[in-house]
Amino acid sequence: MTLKEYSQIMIPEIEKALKSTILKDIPDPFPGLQEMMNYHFGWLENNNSQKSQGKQIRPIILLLCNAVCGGDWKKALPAAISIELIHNFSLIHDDIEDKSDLRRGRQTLWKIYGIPQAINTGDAMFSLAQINMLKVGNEINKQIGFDALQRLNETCLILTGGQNLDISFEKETRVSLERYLLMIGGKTAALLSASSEIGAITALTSENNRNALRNYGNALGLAFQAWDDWLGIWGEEEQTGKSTSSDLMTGKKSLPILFALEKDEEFLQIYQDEGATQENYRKLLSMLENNGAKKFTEDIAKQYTDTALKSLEETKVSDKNAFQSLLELTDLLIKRNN
Ligand code: GRG
Repeated sequence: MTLKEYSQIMIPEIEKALKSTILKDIPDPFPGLQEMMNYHFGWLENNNSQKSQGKQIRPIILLLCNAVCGGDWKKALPAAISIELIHNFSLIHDDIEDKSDLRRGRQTLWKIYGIPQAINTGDAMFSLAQINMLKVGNEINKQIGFDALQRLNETCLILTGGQNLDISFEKETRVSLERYLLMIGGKTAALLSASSEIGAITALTSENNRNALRNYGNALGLAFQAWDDWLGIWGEEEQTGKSTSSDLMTGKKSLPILFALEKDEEFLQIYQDEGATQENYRKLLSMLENNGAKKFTEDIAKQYTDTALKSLEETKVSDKNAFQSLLELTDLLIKRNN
């Protein structure tokens, strides 16, 4: 089976299980709560697209890692749903904390229903995630259910740590690379690492495979975020020719910017005194290219991509098709353009 074929089977199963947990696992019928969850995933609209429910890379990675290690991926489905619910919970809360109006090209949940209802919907999703991870105990065995649940909650704590750093960075002018990596390690890499490791845990595989896949997910997350930072400046520019939503204009402390603030006095001066404006945008952009910030970001992304691929090579593979598909997905994620 190819990645396309796996996706064609897995994505409808993920969607079905997500819809079912929202409909059936909330003990009493609370249609308002269910409506808000369905809004978030884009299921209230008739012409809903894959984009509105997200790429679902975490559950797919979990299920593929499970298959790579010889698991029966259908039994790992509740774990995959649990991870996807935690991801969406974190997006809902992040959008409130960042005051973001748009998510996946649509109005954010809080913009439609208000902040109190959005916080509450996120909280309900968090609980559904816990309930779904516990179902792993019934599908596989109780100990595996507890192991996966423990890994999930440790990851949630790391996510909040990453978010804590990210929020703190808004008030800081200079952020060291070390603290930045700790932040993206928490915000982005931790959940991808948990996804791949829980894929291994639910396949009852060896300690070696569990470690290799945990490291794979972590490095993949760091590479994914480094490319995201690259796209936040040059992707926007190349794809739309517009500068207004570039990370350079919004003041986000992404990898190229923190590098330039640290290494280029002139960039620091302009950025601090004037901020990025329509007038000086071109100048700051070319400074990021000349002072090595663009190349530095590309090098970091490549370095973590190599680490991710090396960790994958350390896995003892039970299903070669699943492994090839995981490689294909890895390649897509670190060369992504959305
Ligand atoms: C889990 C208890 C707990 C708290 C969460 C709010 C918070 C604390 C953390 C923020 C985490 C966050 C929003 C990280 C961003 C991660 C990221 C790369 C999001 C984009 O992922 P994609 O591209 O999104 O997979 P789609 O839309 O495809 O699902």
